[in-house]
Amino acid sequence: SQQSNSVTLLDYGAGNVRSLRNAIRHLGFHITDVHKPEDILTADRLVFPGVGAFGAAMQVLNQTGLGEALRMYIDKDKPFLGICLGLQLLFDSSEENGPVKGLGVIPGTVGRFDSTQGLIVPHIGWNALQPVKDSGILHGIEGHHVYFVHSYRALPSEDNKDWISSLCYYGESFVSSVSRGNVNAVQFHPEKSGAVGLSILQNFLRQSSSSSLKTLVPGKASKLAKRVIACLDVRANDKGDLVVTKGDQYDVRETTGDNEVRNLGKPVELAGQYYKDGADEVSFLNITGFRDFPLGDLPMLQVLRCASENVFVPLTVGGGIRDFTDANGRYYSSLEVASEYFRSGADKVSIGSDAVFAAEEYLLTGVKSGKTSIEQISRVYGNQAVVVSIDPRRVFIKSPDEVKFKSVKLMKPGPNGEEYAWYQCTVKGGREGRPIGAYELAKAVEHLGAGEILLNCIDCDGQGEGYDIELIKLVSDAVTIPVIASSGAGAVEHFSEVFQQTNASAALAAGIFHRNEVPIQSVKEHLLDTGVEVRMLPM
Ligand code: 1PR
Repeated sequence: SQQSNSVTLLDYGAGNVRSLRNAIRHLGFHITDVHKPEDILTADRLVFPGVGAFGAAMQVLNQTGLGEALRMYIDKDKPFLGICLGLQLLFDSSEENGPVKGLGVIPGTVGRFDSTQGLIVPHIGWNALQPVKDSGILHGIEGHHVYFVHSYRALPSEDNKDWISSLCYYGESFVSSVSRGNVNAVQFHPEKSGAVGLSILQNFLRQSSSSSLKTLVPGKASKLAKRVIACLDVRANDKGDLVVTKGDQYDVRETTGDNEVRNLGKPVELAGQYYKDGADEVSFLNITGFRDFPLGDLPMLQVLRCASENVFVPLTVGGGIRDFTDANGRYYSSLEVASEYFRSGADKVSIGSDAVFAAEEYLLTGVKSGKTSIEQISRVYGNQAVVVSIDPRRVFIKSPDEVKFKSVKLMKPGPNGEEYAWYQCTVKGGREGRPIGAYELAKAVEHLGAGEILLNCIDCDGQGEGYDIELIKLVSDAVTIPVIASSGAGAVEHFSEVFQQTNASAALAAGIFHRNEVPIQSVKEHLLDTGVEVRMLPM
C-alpha cells in the first residue's frame, strides 16, 4: 500500500540530504517531508539525517518545536532512524562549539576525537563495526565496512550501555550505532555505504517483518580501510559537450589532428561504472572552473544530480569555488557556489586555486580573516566537507637554503645532479606558479579549516610511473587531516607502495581506470594481498 511504502524525512536544510533521498527512492519508498511538528507525530517511520553543526541543529529544533515533537515520537517507540548528527543529537550534550544541550534521550556527552597524539581527524572513510547486540537493522553487518565522516563521537558508558548496538574503533572505541525498541541511530552514513548501507536502510524501512531482513555473506573488515578513489576530470570539449578528459602533466589536448580535448567518456556513466566496480569515492573536477563561473555551468550541476541518483558512495566536486561577481554585477560568495554543489548531490567540495591565495594571505598576515572560502564553507558545512586540492610542481635545487620553502632530499637526483627539490604550488590548473610550497600550503589550510587534502603532482600526472612518494610523505607527515595521494598510478604496485611508504589515507587515480588498464577490484585484491585493509564489495 501507499502507506507502507512511505517514509517521513526530517530535513532542516543544512546540507546534502539529496543522496539520502536518492537512496530511499532507489529502494522503492516515497518520501514525505516534515514541515511542522505535527508531521513528526503522525509519521509511521521517521528518518532524521543530521547535518551541519550540533549547536545550529539544536537551535532550529528548539525554535520550531520539532525537537519536542522528536522527543515525543521517540518516547512512543515509533520507528526512527537517526543518521550521523542525527545520532549525536539524541545524547545529553555536545562539546562541539559548546557545551550545547542535546535532546537528552541517551545519557552521555559527545566530544571530539583527540588529534593531539597524531590521530587523523576528521575520521573519514570506511570502518568496521563490532556489533554488541543483535539489532534488527544491522543484521548481518559483521565484517563489513561502512562510511563514516565526523570529528565528534559519543563514547560508551555504564549509563548508556543498554542503547549501544555496535561500537567502532578509531583511536578508541566509540558508539557507531544505538538501538532500543524501534528507535535506531547510526553514526555512519548508510546512504553512502554502497550495497551494505543500502541493505541497512532497507532493513529499517521493512522492519515490520523481521523475515525480510537482508543477510550479507560475512566479510573480513576489521579496521579503517585505505580508500581507492576514482577521479573524473571534466570539462566542455570544443563542441560544447561535457566530457571526461585526462591530461598528460595537465595538458588535456590531443597531440595530433585538431588538438581537440581528449574525450574519455560521459561523466555520469563513468561515475556509475566506477561505483559498481568498487570505487570508495568518486571525484569530479571541473578543470576549467577557474575561468568559467560554475553556477553558470549548469551541466556540471546536472552531472552531479544524475550521478548521485545511482552512486551510493561519497561524491566530491571541485573547480571554480571562490567568490565571484558575474557579468551583471551580481556577487556570489564561495559559500553560495559550494551550497549549490551540495544541494546537487556533492558530499564534499574541493578548492584549488582559491585555497592557494587564502593560504598565502594567511601566512603573510598570520590572521584568519574568516572570509576565505575554506573558512566560510567549513563553518557552515563542517571541516569534513572541505577538501583542498593542491597542484604542485617539482622544483629541483642544489641545497635547501636556496628557498624559504620546505624541501626534500631526493632519492634520485634531478637532471643537473640536484639533490633536493621543493614543491611549488600552482593555480589555474597549473598555469601559474605561486610563491608557496605544498608543505606550507597544507599546514596553512589545515589551520583555516580544511578537512582533507587532495595532493596532486603535475610532474607525475598521467605518467603511470607511480606516485611522488617524497611529496606525499612530506605532506602526510605534516598534517593531522587525511591526505589523498594523487597523480601517477600506473600499476597495482603503485597503490601498495604509497600506502606502505607514506601516511596517505586514500589513493586517487584517473587514467589507469579510464583506459581500463587495471580494474578497481584488482587494485583492491592486490592491496589485501600486501596486508593493506580495503573495503571489498559484499558478495
Ligand atoms: O582551481 O579551484 O578551480 O580547481 C580546479 C581543479 O581542477 C583542481 O583540483 C585541479 O587539480 C584540477 N585541474 C585543473 N586543471 C587540470 C588539468 O588536468 N589540466 N586536473 C586539473 C587535475 C589532477 C588529478 C588527476 C590525477 C590523477 N587533475 O585529479 O586526476 O593527477 O591522474 P592519473 O592517475 O591519470 O595520473 P580550482
